[in-house]
Amino acid sequence: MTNEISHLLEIIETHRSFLLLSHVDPDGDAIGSLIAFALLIERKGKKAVAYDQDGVPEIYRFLKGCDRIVSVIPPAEHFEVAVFLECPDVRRAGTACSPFIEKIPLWVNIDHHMENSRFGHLNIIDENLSALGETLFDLYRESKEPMDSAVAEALYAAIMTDTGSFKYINTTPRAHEISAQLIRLGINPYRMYEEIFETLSRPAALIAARAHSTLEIDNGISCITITLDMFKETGSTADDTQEIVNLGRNIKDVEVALLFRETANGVKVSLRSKHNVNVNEIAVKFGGGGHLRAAGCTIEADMKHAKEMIFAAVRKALQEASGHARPNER
Ligand SMILES: [Mn+2]
Repeated sequence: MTNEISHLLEIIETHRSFLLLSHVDPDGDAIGSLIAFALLIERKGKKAVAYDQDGVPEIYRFLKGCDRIVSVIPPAEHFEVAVFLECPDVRRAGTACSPFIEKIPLWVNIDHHMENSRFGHLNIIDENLSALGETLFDLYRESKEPMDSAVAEALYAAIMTDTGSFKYINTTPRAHEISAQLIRLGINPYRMYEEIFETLSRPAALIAARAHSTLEIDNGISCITITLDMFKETGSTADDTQEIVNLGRNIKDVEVALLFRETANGVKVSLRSKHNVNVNEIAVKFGGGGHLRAAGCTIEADMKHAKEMIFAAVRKALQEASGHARPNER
């Protein structure tokens, strides 16, 4: 890993203009990593455009550096290096950036997703990290650039959101150690928590209430459904639904929590598991991906058929897992 970080620093030193990209439907790790990377490049006196096709979700707009992130790449710009953050493959950055990235000669791919296709000229992939924010932390440390409060906030937000506020199975000693260092730099943990987890908008609260009322529980699987009508009725958007799957996950004896969200182009599925089921494997089967215990995919079918396909795959995985589970896995 240190070699790869050195290689990346060498690329930063020897090039002048960088396009930083993250995935559609960005989370706190995507946004925090974009901000931290952009600030590092700027500190080196070089040009960075940080881009996310879907822009910055409302709950992350308090982050100091977030105004650097654009959702449209200035058409006249050209870049020497493309840096993909949190994109398991190029398509995850969305289609709007394709004409730009095709012209960029050098691609850097930095990620912690399990199914990353290593599409870059330089690939820095570590699936054991709690969040990509950890790699950005290492990059700052190796570069000897000081972390100011904007960087510290961005990295803390990255780690806090990807670990579900230090609760999920990916919460490692190192995630805590890095966070402790960021707190020493002046981060206020409660303020960060409040901004990200305790600021549900009225539409977000209303769609959560509607969605939760659809809850079904069946043999270790919970299922919540969100329809296009619910968005209309509550005035909410997809951004407002990110936490909804957690109710299903929090239920005793549920191993896999599913959230089905109707979109104009099919059904988006979020999968969460607790102990035994590799939901990444299930999501990959349907063209998606993610992590061992949190993954997602989009199925081009109606709700009924999407549910049938996913439930069949989850039941099979549960059956296999119960055959292989060892006592220490619980
Ligand atoms: Mn992440």
